[in-house]
Amino acid sequence: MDVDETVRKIEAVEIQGATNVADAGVRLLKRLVEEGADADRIDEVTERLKNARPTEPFLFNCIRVARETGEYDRVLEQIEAQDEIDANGAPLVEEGSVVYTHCHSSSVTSVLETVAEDRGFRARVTETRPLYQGRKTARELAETDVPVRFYVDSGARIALRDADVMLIGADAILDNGKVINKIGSEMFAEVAGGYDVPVYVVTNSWKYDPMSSFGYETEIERRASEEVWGEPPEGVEVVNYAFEKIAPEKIDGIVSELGVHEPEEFAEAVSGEYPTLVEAARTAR
Ligand code: RUB
Repeated sequence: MDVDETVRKIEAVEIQGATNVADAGVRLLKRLVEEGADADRIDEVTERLKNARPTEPFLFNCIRVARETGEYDRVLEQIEAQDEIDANGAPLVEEGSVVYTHCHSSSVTSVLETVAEDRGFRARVTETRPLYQGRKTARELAETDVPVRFYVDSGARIALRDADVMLIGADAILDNGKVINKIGSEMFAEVAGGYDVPVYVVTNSWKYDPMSSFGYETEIERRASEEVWGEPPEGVEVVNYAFEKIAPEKIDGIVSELGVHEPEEFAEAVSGEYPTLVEAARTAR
């Protein structure tokens, strides 16, 4: 895939989810470096990748570290650290349980597909307006022989009231323990809390946004109104945020390759394990 096509697919959510976006971005830059692109060209492509989806610190962290160390393959290995995430997430899904999820997170579906090999459970999935990423989740789980019930987003309360656990992905995790994920995630976490359904975020730890530790606000992507309503009447402003923040007190734990952490402890765990992540952000400021 060339630069234009990669950027277009990321913008159009054809390359979907933080992990796939990071993987595509790093692979593209790695190839350009191998082909002998100069620093100006790499800067230009980096900017285009960053602007394609502005709420993707996983991609930004990977690019910063890869460019600073030149170790693109090591960064790709980090992006692929899913086995440990699967191992840490699997105990959350018990035999015979009901699991609720929203949108499509490859980190969540990977845990569920791993568990499905030896444990029976059922899934509840909300469709995720306006781009219907929930259908991708439902399709993948059904292909793994997991029974799936599928709901419009406003059916989330019904989907959640007798669920045993809610698992969602993350696009960003902030220094204060807030998590950014698909719009609706905080509302559904609140509903889950009302039914005592525990809420876990399943994620690669490199979605931690080190810039948030320097006081920078992580931007929430606002997408084109046409995705929601092609030609709204005069005077109607369509508000199409892709993501929202989930307060740490609404989250029971963050599951990553580093283990399961309280949201408030997550930033410290990541910075301790990967000091280069924070260092690369400091120098990039
Ligand atoms: C996808 C989304 C996912 C996270 C995590 O939003 O919110 O939960 O990106 O995904 P979009 P993963 O469809 O707008 O990209 O676990 O695959 O990194």
